Amino acid sequence: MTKESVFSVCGMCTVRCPIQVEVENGQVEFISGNPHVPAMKGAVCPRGAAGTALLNDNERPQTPLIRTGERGEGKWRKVGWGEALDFVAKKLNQIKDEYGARAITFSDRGGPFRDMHRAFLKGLGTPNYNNHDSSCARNVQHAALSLTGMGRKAVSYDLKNAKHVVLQFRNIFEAINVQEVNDLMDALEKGCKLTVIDIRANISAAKASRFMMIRPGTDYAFNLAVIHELINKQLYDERFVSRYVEGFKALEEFVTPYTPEWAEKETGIEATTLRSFVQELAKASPSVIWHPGWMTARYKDSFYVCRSIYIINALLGSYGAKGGLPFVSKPADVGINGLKSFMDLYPSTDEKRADGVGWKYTHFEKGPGLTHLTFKAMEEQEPYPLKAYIAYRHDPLMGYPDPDRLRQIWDKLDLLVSVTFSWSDTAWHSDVVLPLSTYLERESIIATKNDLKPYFFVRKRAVAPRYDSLADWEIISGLARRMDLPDLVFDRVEDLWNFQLKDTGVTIEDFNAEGLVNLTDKARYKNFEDYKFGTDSGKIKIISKNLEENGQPSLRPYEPPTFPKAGQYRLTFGRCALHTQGHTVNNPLLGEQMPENTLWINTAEAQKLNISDKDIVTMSQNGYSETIRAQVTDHIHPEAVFLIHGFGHRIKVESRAFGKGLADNKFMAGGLDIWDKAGGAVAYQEHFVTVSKV
Ligand SMILES: Nc1nc2c(c(=O)[nH]1)N[C@H]1C(S)=C(S)[C@@H](COP(=O)(O)OP(=O)(O)OC[C@H]3O[C@@H](n4cnc5c(=O)[nH]c(N)nc54)[C@H](O)[C@@H]3O)O[C@H]1N2
Ligand SMILES: Nc1nc2c(c(=O)[nH]1)N[C@H]1C(S)=C(S)[C@@H](COP(=O)(O)OP(=O)(O)OC[C@H]3O[C@@H](n4cnc5c(=O)[nH]c(N)nc54)[C@H](O)[C@@H]3O)O[C@H]1N2
Ligand code: SF4
Ligand SMILES: [Mo]
Repeated sequence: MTKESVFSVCGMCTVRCPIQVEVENGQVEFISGNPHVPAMKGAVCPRGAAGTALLNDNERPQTPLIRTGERGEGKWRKVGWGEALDFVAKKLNQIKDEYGARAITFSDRGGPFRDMHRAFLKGLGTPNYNNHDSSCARNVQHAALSLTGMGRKAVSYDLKNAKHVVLQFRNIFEAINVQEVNDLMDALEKGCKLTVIDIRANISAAKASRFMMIRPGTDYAFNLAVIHELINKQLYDERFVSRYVEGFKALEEFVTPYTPEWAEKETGIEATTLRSFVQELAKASPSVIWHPGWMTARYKDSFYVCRSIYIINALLGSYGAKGGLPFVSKPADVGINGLKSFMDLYPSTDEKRADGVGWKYTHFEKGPGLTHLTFKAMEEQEPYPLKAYIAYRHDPLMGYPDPDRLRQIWDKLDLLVSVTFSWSDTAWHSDVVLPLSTYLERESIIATKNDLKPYFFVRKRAVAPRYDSLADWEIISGLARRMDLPDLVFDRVEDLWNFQLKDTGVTIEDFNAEGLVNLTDKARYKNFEDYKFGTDSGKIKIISKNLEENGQPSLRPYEPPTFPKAGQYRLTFGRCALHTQGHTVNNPLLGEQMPENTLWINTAEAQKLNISDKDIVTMSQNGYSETIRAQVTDHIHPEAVFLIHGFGHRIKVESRAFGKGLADNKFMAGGLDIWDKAGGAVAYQEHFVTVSKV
């Protein structure tokens, strides 16, 4: 009997927690949090624990597949890797010859393991790399950049040392990051206050010292009144503002009309409540974290809500502070050379991005672009034809609005490839499916975590692949070999890791003891005098030239959202602790725990519609209807109905998920065109449905 313990990285969601995998006779027996990372406390979340069920799942793609019938018909030919990669490389080369490399587009799930496949695209010469973020956190990222010249991850959330944490459309105890959950629990035990502002009472609200139910879509009004109150009552951090904020006067004038009484009418939250909340914040300042949000692709003004949150953090002096938003360190900050990047092997192309980012829209970050605008470019074949699309660990048919329209758009493509470890609607609709080994069966490239205590980490293979699947680096190497990019061809993962580590002074053996390599032994906080923001002045700038030049005001006056008409409800959604987006619903363990979603509806509204708890109801939008079980509750705002996202699978290969629950994105007709012009993200919650008893 052989027994071993492998340090690795969880892949059940994009948080990528450090884990320890117990392996016995080549089988995974148990998965726990890496014990050398104190904030993990040896734990993983339910999804992390269900990784074994993913590994043993026989309803995932098991060999490369090439389509033989129509797209989506489900007729496949099983092929070997040689044939599959030859097929894809040949098609890509043909498209490149006929339309230029720019006709090749690619989107992925983001995260720390992107360097090699981005290098592959750069090597080919296409600018059209995208990630999923226009469906997730683009608004927060752009909000951070527009004020500080630094991305959202330039600061960390020092939850462990916080005295007051505010969650606004951020459900930290169900939309999980294990270390954040543990840190916040520790802080709460030490007396940290937790305020939750949400349209429904979620699990985080159940642990909060203050819960405010807000009228859906009016968060900006609330936040403007908070800024008003902080300034008007001189509760802000004068020292921070005078040293690090430019444009304070303009802000002060701008918020003059936005009194707590004014906001009460918009949001439904009483002015007195807002006032006492702001007092509490000022008392805890600067150890306050008003979380700027994560899934913020919700409304047409979500970018401005995120900006207002960052402004509030600045007024409270939280930036840089212990227990607030301290700056992270990069390897270079602690005197260590960073990983050698595959991206640096190739020159940048001067081709314009198809989505317009970087030339038509200069207020958006070029790197990941905006996927929905790339789809738009595919639809119109403007500014130039897009002919190949590789969905790399990405399921846009579940994650973007209006999947029927997206399928039509993809009709314009000569090649659609999915690289995935589970079935998905997108994989099912593809021309070629390249099965990725699950995270327990594959290595990943080494990655860096910039943090208070920065570190390098790596995913090691815990067990051999069960099926004929490959790791990312093997797939990219295989394509690179066939497409004349010899620098990206590796036969052994060790050679690839050594390439990355070349200048760092770290060796791959250094990862053996703890699974990661800490670059300092102690969390580093910057001194107040040494803060430096990424703008030209090194300060936070309330007025953003870049925004204004793109026709977007820095300080946007409040406009109420479109509200539901009589008989309609705003369709809202979020996560639960048991599932990750759309890709765990068919997991045998997690699917059993939670097989379907339900429709939350407010008790008084349900009564009007003669709906009781657990009744089957019909939800409709624009002539499209499906049925679902109602969850009647007082704990949701009467204007909204709510669903857990990710259900409603309709492909038979996923027998456990098939036909259970419904998919929110099918009730978002025209949704690819509804987006936040200042922040870039799709506005998913600007859609309305009707509900009736079956
Ligand atoms: N209507 C609506 N749309 C949404 C959302 C919503 O709540 N409602 N949420 C939005 C948000 S926040 C996001 S992030 C996107 C997510 O959208 P996606 O990024 O598309 O979602 P995932 O299901 O995480 O992953 C996509 C595919 O990658 C495959 N995969 C392969 N390997 C891996 C791996 O190593 N790790 C992971 N995690 N997946 C792998 C999965 O099997 C899955 O099929 O959707 C967005 N779209
Ligand atoms: N268990 C689990 N954890 C996850 C994920 C997962 O799929 N499962 N996904 C990961 C990913 S990709 C992401 S992006 C994050 C998402 O993390 P979060 O953004 O925290 O998660 P959500 O549940 O999408 O949304 C949070 C809350 O927003 C509320 N909300 C909706 N509309 C409004 C509104 O108008 N105003 C206010 N104030 N609140 C509103 C919802 O009711 C919900 O409680 O979670 C990550 N962690
Ligand atoms: S939060 Fe859970 S699913 Fe996500 S990486 Fe961590 S343990 Fe895995
Ligand atoms: Mo996300």
